[in-house]
Amino acid sequence: MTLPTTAPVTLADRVRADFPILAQSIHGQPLIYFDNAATSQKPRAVLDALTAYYEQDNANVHRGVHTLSARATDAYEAARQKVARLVNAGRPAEIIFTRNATEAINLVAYAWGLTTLQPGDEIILSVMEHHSNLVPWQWVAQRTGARLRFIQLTPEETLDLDHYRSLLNDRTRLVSVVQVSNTLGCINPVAEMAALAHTWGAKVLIDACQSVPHMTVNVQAIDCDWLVASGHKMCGPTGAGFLYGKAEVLRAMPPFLGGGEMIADVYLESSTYANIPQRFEAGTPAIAEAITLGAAVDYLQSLGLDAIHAYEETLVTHLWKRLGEVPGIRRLGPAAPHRAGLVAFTLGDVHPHDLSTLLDEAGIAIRAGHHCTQPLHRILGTQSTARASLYFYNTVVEIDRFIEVLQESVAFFSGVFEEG
Ligand code: C6P
Repeated sequence: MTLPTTAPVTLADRVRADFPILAQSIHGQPLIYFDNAATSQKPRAVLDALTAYYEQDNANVHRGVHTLSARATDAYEAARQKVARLVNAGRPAEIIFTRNATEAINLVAYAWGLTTLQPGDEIILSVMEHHSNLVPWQWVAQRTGARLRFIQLTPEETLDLDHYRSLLNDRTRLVSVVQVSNTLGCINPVAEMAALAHTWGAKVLIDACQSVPHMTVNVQAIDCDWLVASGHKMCGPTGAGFLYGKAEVLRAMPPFLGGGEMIADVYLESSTYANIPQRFEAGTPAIAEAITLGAAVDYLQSLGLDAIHAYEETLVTHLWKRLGEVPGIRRLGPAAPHRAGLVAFTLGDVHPHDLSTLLDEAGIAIRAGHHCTQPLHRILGTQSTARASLYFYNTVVEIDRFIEVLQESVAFFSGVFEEG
């Protein structure tokens, strides 16, 4: 007698129904959402938290003594605690709410970089940085006379650690690197890199935009001075991201923006400033968004970041293997499983925008373009790539359907190219 076999229940099986947007059809086909590195979808619990805040608690924070203001303030500060726990910050005051990771990096560039760096000081970045972790430092370098140095790639298209070691010296003041590349999908050894930087007395900023949503990130284990992430990539709303900073590092920084809430005392000619975190949250913050980000953190932690990472590793291993079966494909970055759940690729002479349009016809959303890593694309010898980026609600069945449509696209485009 053969026993009936049943496929094991996956994380996606358990959570899929939590995401109302995924139930729809696009061009008559079930939506396959593979653009999660750009922004993730939101579960019902997060959507409900946003509505509940506006229906029940809406008021400004840290200002009124009335009940609604107290409730809004409590919920806002509770969200800060949740984010602090998520990344294992030593205390909630080490979390500054920002609009997104981009704003968080700019905050450090303006408040610390412009006021601290001197001509001849060196800032180490890598060639795989997102424009958000390049452009602010270009400005800082131009205005202070500091010099930018860039960690190159290994032949396997990962970060070259030997080259990194060779760049460190007693002029290095900052190492600012991405933990997970949004284009190569490589996972950089940021704790090891931070330890090396600290032996030279340099500060360390980690761009954790593509890691915090997908794996356990522990700021004390990394021992970074700052770490940034965006809420909208981790099941939260747009408009809320965060900067983690070590308390002593944040306390030593002057404010970035001036206005209400960030002050202690204001006189006509001068002012004194509030303690952290308020010193860096001038004006009315994105209250509803921060509270809703707290709900997203609750949701992710209910699933477990380690479980999310493990599931995504099985998905990306399948995706990497299946992509390898497509003729003419070039996959960027290191081979699975030692990579994050995204793969950028080129397909012969086919323009990624054309490919993306064809996939969209089949209900499949991917990203095409330079993914805000133009210098990296130049180094890789291409202007743009197509990118499939996964999250824990995606499935092997979706990957197989994606490959099927990709194979059909290859056949379509080879016909187009043959006809000239
Ligand atoms: N990458 C992508 O499709 P913001 O825009 O501030 O939320 O995130 C900026 C950012 C910074 N660092 C990394 C590694 C990122 O991936 C991103 C956002 C998106 O890859 C949009 S370009």
